[in-house]
Amino acid sequence: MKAVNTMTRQFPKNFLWGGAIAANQAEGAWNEDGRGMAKTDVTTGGSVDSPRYVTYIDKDGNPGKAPAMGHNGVIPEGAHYAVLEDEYYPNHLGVDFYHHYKEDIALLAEMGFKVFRLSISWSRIFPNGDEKEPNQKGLDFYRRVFEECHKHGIESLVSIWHFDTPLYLEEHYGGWNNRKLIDFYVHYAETIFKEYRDLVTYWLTFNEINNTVMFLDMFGGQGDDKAFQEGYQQLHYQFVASARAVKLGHEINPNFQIGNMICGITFYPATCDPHDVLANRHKWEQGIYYCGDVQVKGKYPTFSKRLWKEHDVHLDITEQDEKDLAEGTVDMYTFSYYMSNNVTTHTGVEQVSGNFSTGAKNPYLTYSDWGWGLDPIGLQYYLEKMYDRYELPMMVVENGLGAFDTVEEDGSIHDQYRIDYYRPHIEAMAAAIENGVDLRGYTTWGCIDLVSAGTGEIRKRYGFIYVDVDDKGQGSLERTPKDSFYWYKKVIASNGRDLD
Ligand code: P53
Repeated sequence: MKAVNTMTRQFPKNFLWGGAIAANQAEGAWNEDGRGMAKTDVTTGGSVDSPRYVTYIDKDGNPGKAPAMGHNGVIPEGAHYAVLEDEYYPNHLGVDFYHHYKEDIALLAEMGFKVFRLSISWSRIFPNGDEKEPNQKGLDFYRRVFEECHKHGIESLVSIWHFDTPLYLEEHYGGWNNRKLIDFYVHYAETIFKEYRDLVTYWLTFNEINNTVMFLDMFGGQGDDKAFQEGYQQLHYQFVASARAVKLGHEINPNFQIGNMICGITFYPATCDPHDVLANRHKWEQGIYYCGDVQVKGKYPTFSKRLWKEHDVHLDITEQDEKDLAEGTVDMYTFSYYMSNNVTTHTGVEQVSGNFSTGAKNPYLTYSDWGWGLDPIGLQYYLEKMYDRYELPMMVVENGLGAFDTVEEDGSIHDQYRIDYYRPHIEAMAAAIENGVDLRGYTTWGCIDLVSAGTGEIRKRYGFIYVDVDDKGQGSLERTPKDSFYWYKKVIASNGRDLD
């Protein structure tokens, strides 16, 4: 059943159609022009059933690797992160956007993009993270990128942090466990706000900020109160950093639109057993509302006390922090959406087995090759639920299908499955708009193929644009539009009316 029929499907006149990438997954050029390292530079490739690893040299000089576990890879005491000779690190090359950005942006413009979401690599601007003066070459690169977008009439939507804290800060300060990170982040944000004041209007402070706690129970965090203590404390420092950046951004340019960014998974109770229904509500609180409430409402929600108590969490929160949170609320609520998950309190039910997807298998859904439950109605549900909660302008800043693509003899790529994925998701957005949601934009994930964050693969392809490179970095890096490229072009040209 269609969510809405074509005759009534309406997107606002200035709806921002586009796509999204992240620096560490696309740029490559990991050690060029003075860039410092991030954890992604010491993270190996993996797959749906073998994890990515963070590599290090231990205190006795021996090489080792630890599971990256959703970007939180912790290494043994006394070890230091290291690039090992016989390992391959897919983020070092990405899809070499650093050297292909002109060609790539021209292709996005050909599709009619109104907005391009990308992130700034913090360690390109501040290689260690604690410097006073920025790296000019880093600033120059993003200026060239934003100017190129402007030339094509494309707005830039910039993520300030996309899982890539400078490695030096991780190693020498303990990363986000340390309150000092707030000042380093705010200095970085202030630097780029001032630098790109007239080039960028739309900003996101922390990509998928809720991942830090939402995925904890999937990585053996259950029963490990220390992981929760650290996770919630790191989040608190990030909330304060985000709030202070929002406040500063508005002082630097009152026209800035600054959003939060939540990993938006729609959770359902697996059955109507009240235990499941209540567990589902609590999953929304812990995974989704906790971060959104702080960043939109400027204070911790009442259920925070329950969450902290459950894991014996005691937070370092100052009065000034509370003031900062209240004064730095976001202008828009943005989120990624890929899937829904079923929450169950029952044992013996069939479980899903994807990376980052959890819970009972939903018999009403089909699953991607990476085990993600494909559910466009879940997107409508999420939009309506969150708009009702916050009444803020919204953007879907990631949505897409990671899939295997086949290049035909003649070089074409027939990715009908990707078109079939997007169509009902766009219909779902239209339905939510019809029901009153103030949705301003849509940036599909990986408008150009890139390295998967979860698995480090390139063959988990997301793009409308194919990049000739494999999981070991072999290939010409040549760009080729897929069938979905021409389809999305039509979608944009018709402002979402023509989805055929
Ligand atoms: P990949 C987990 C669950 C949902 C979204 O993911 C997630 C993650 C973390 O991997 O991340 C976002 O590449 C993230 C992007 C990422 C994209 O979703 O694992 O913001 O960086 O690439 C898709 O298939």
